[in-house]
Amino acid sequence: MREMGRRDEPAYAGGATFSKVPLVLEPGELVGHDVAIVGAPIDETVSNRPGARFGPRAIRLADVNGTIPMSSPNMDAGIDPFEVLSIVDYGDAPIVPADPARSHEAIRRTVGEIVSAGLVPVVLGGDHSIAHPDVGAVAQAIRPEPLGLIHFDAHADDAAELWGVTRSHGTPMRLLVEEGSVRGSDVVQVGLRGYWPGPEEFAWARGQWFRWYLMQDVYDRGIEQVIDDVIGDLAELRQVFLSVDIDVCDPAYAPGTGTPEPGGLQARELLKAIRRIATEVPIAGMEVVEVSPPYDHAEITAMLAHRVVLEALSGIALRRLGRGPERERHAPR
Ligand SMILES: [Mn+2]
Repeated sequence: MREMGRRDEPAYAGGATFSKVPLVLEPGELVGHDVAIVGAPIDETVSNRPGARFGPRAIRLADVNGTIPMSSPNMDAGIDPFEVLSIVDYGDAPIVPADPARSHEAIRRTVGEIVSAGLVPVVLGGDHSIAHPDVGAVAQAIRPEPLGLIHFDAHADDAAELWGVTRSHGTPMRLLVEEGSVRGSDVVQVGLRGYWPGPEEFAWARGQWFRWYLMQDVYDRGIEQVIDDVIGDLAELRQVFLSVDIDVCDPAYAPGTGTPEPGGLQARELLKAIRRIATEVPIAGMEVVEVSPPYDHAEITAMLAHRVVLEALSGIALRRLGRGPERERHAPR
């Protein structure tokens, strides 16, 4: 019998689940698996260029090197995340076109189903407004345990409003703190740069005890030292959400995004940072957002987002095995 989600079929043929993992659509069938990929295809809440609603589909299909039938070992980590972890694709949240409020409700409910079943949700955006339901659903599920938030982004996304709109991709971090889903002191941001937000937002973030590492800190000190600090900042927490806005990378590596900002991370810096964090920090949930395929070229951005997820899965797998980040790497002679 043919079925969706066969790891031994070519990447370009058959079903379009994330890296050919099995498709699961019933909450009851999630139980027993480790990780669920889920799409949140909305972009009604952007302040500039749209298109991120096409992100989940593009990221799922961006496994351009093809799925390797028997094994896909991470060359640096020395393990195959698909062997260590039981990973399924939970389809897309049943969003409602042109109704961001109902779409957010659907995303919150869908992510909640995944966490309630004991899996780590990996949400493919969608614009960054989905951080509100994504992180909120995980926080709700683990309460009263506090949830940390590591946020890679060019922008802080902590405005009170944009043009008077509070449900926006520029506001989720403030919404999460104000509603009590996350404490400001448990938020760490990496890669901020450019010309937004401004003094009001930074003053608010400072008042909430946010920590942040500007892109300038990465230039000055190097990504490894910054990630050392990020991991140290949240060392007390047992549950951390990892939010990756693809615009944290330089537009050279992520042109397909709504609000690109020159001067960002290199792809290799982000990939290494994500694997390290997923290996050393207990990840309770993750999202990769703001991939906008209409602005992409040669699938550069979608491929990067796909690999961001693979590095996170590899890190989670290493952590499950109780291994360090590079114990098994294939080092050159
Ligand atoms: Mn963002």
